[in-house]
Amino acid sequence: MFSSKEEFKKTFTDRIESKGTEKSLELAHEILWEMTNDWIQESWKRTNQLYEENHEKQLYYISIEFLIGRVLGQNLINLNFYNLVKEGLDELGIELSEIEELEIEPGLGNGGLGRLAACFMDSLASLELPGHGYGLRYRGGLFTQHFVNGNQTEQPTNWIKDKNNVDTRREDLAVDIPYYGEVQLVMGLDGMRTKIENPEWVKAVPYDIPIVGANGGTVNTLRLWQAEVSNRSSSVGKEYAVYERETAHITDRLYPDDSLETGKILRLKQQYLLCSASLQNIISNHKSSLEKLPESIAIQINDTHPALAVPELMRILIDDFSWDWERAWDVTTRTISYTNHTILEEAMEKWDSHLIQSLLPRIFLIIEEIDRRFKESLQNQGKDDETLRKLSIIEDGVIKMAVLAVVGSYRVNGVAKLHTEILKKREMKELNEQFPNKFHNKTNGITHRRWLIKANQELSGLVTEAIGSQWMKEPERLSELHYFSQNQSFLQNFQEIKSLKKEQLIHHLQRDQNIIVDPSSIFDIHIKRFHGYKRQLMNILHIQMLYDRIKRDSTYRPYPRTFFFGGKAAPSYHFAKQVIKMINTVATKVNNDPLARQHLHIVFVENYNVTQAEYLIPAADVSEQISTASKEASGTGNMKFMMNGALTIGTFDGANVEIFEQVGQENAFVFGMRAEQVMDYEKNHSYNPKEIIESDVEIEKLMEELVKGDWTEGKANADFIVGQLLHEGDPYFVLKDLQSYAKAHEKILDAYENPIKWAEMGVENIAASGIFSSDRTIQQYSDDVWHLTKVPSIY
Ligand code: CR1
Repeated sequence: MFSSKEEFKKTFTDRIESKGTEKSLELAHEILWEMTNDWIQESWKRTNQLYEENHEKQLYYISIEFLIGRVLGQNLINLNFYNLVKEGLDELGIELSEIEELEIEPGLGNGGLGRLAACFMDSLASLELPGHGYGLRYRGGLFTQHFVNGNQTEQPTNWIKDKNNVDTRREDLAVDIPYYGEVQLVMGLDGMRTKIENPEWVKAVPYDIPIVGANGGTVNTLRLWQAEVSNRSSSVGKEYAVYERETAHITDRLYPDDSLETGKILRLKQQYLLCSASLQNIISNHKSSLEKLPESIAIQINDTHPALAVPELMRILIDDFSWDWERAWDVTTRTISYTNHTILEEAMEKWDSHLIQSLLPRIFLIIEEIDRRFKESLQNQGKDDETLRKLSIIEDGVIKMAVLAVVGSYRVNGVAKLHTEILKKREMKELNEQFPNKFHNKTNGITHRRWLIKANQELSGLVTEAIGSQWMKEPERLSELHYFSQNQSFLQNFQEIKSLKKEQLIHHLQRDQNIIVDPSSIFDIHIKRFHGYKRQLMNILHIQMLYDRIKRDSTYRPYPRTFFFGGKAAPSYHFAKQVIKMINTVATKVNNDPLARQHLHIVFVENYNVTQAEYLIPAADVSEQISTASKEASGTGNMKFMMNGALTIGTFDGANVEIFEQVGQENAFVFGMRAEQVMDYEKNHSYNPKEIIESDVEIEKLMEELVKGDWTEGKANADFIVGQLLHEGDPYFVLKDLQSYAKAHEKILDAYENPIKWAEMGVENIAASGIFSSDRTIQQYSDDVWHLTKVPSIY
């Protein structure tokens, strides 16, 4: 872009002048955006040329979510221009961070699954691997959350601007997608073929986002589809205005509420648009050598949302290229692989057959045929009825997307060791027995370029001072920091940086929410989506216990702690919303109590998103990872905190298990039941929360207060929380683990008394975090599943 700061300043000011408009931060943003983009475009073109010339195998990662966060700062970091630009702008009296603040992050995801996809994009490009994303361009990303009287309210987030968008429209690559219609057999030159008569056509138009790898050499593509009216649909069977409205609706919002039938149809339309448009696009580039598809491309489906890729690829090969079934099935099942991200029953997708049959009639026939052939082969193997039922794709008029995804893939993975074991031994036991070598584990990772190099430039600088900069390329080298965990001056610097990041967070919160926080308190942070199993309720109940104790016991005056919460609840998830309301109510009570306030402070950060996370995580002392064991498939927030030197209080769940393994349990605060215990209780229905209440006076008192309504505002809220804990049998074992959680918190206070020891533990965490870089994860996927070859950029 420019070889020196002076050159940058000159180009920048020239461009500002040439605009001839009034100078403003917005203008500075626009110019910086354009300058960065000019540079990226060059690299992007070069990367694509290299891929074409070398005919390298390409990976396509299909995902309904990509939570990429703000783009400008990350691109400058990856281009190695960040510091130069920052200093240059400084000299011109402009703060780069203020320019960055102008960017609205596109919230094209809900949580971990979408953020993982974004981390993977960054790692693929940074490892110089040919890997691209396919997703949807929702006009409204995830809703913006505000609290009104402690309740969550939801407003649409509009991230698309008039100009300087992160993406570029590619009208030339638009494709049409058929919905509804009737399947007809027609005579073609080469025999009978299937055709859909009178479908409702929708045009899918791609928008491309460049994914800039480290050092800027490789720039891959994230392609997002937008639904528009198609000119093939001149005679739709409904009023044109209705068709227009329904079409625009398809990519209007991320995850529409699917508790209603219309919501379900919309969701299915989204999924098919994503799969069909992506596959049409992929196949159009590989038409000449379809036989070699499994050697020239790999398709990864991120959870079951894109599982229709299996029947869609079959449809294309059979209907558009006249292949016979066996040949098409062989190629499909050697091209597609699948990642499972959850075993929660409610998240395992199941579609009513009649919905798919009416919306996607041809796809339905193909799924039926896949199911029929699969069952036939199982019968030939002499499988019993129970096994047959479990392995069937269509059961009682319902299509089980996870089974379809497993049967149609060559490899299937879980996202942490424990999760993969649970999949193999319980949830997908029969499938694993049927396909013994299909299942494998790929523990999640996070890109250290966003979560350490960008979010914590100060810590990143300190690390480099100590061990050199090679760790940025090979994050496992962070282990060299181990030798600095005994180095007093290093520890002191680490503490100073932690304080600085706390100050930055405080400044941000003050500006955003007018909240004042004591920088010397322990920052204990619980940020993630709101869900029963993530147990934000356990955290707030524990705070109530602390409050009671402070009031009751005049000798109990613990070191000040600030408990941060952040996260959104699905608009239709009533329980999660009640927990949000309760936390806000408890916060008001505790924060306004003059005595308690000296020891406890609760801060609920509104509208938690990627940008907020970049402020919160580097400032954390304690990372709350307290899900009910067996429920959190992996977690990735846990890794981000660890990499920033926070200590984990956590259960043996998801990737926590591997975090403890890496850093040693002596450098974390481990508590609670093991997955085995939880699953046994569930199997035998043998957990009774009443027994806990009866045998523990402290918990008994807490429940009494809850029933009385001391901790809630309005009876409905209290009734709901008590109802869940008592009458619904405390499904997430909150009361069961509460005392063990409280004890772990006491250990945290003890440990914090020795600041040097605390810092030492923090540094051990950073040193052990390298393995959780998504560069490691991606390299493993590439070695074991995709078999990609590095394409070194010529830049
Ligand atoms: C899991 O709940 C995991 C991410 C990424 C989530 C979380 O534990 O870290 O995926 N699953 O693998 C999910 O969103 C729909 O399922």
